Amino acid sequence: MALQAGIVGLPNVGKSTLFNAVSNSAKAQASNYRFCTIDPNVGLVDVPDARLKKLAELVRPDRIVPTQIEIVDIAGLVRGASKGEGLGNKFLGNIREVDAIIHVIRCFEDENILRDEGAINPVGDKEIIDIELQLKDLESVDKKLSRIEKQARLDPKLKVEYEVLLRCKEHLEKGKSIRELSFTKEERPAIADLFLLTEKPVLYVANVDEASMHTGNKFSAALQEAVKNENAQVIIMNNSIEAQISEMEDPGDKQMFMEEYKMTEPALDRLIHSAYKLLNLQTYFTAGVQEVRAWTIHEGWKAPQAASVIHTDFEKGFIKAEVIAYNDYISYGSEAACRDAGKLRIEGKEYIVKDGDVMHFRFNV
Ligand SMILES: Nc1nc2c(ncn2[C@@H]2O[C@H](COP(=O)(O)OP(=O)(O)O)[C@@H](O)[C@H]2O)c(=O)[nH]1
Ligand SMILES: [Mg+2]
Repeated sequence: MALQAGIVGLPNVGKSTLFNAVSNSAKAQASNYRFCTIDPNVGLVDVPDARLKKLAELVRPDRIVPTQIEIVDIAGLVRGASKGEGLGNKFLGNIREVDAIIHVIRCFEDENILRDEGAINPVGDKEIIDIELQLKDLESVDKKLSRIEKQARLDPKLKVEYEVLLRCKEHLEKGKSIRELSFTKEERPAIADLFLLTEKPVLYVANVDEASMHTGNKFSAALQEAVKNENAQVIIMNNSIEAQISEMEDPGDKQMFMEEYKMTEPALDRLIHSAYKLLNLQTYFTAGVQEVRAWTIHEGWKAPQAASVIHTDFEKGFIKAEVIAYNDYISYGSEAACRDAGKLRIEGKEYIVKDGDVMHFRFNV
């Protein structure tokens, strides 16, 4: 199953515009991606990957199949969401289910577009959302703390859990997010069952006006300054322009429109790519004449587990894998040339798959 990135933010910041841009871009004929709607607010979208294109140029397959992620348009959160304001509990529940957060922040002025929070204030907006997520997490942590408190005095194993939870509580009460904390392997189970909202990786979209889409503006600069210690990416884009590009079916029109705005590629490509990276995912490829395809795995997966993404039988009957590093494939130009040059490795069950590996699995069923 594809991993999910959820689009989060205050109302009227451009979340749905962004979601529509992604979905239209894929629906239009000139699209770079496939997209399918799973639900009005959930779409499955291709992840652009330049390596896949390069492999396909060499192999010339019938089909090119990128890997995909799910994008979810989550309704706007408002101040007080953690206390149930504006269907807050429902929307916060939607966030709990996603694997990563795309936080859209309004960095454009437009008096026709309603805003409850006064003058444009990206840092303030971000804090409103952060606080709601932190309060919700605090509720989860408190609940578990009171549940295990008594036993923790007797059971040393629970004592570790208790202390981890206490650390989380203090951190949240300072208005900070769990993703800033680090946990050891032994500590992690203490919170794993809580699916904390502020633990999820985040990237920010600064939705700026047209004039600032290449340079950013004072609002996006303030946002960048505010998050500089978070180690999180800020993507500057104009969601309306992206939505317009995405609606164009004719590749020529699209090209002309983008040239007019001095764009070399839609910012969406960058966004989807970044969301994929945020999910901590890796890609390996299969390259055959029928299809050249990208497959998603997690860092550290061994060859049989990676094979299971194609088919569970591949894992059960795994014998070995033939592996060519992506760069070797590109420099030698074909599987045969790699084999002749000794660049095709035979790897066994313990092999840890690397990002970009071109794999061929041998298995029996
Ligand atoms: N001026 C301007 N308007 C935008 C931009 N992005 C979205 N909007 C408009 O803002 C309104 C709210 O956008 P929407 O995507 O529905 O916001 P959501 O509530 O966050 O989902 C719509 O009228 C959009 O057309 C932008 O970059 N610039
Ligand atoms: Mg919306």
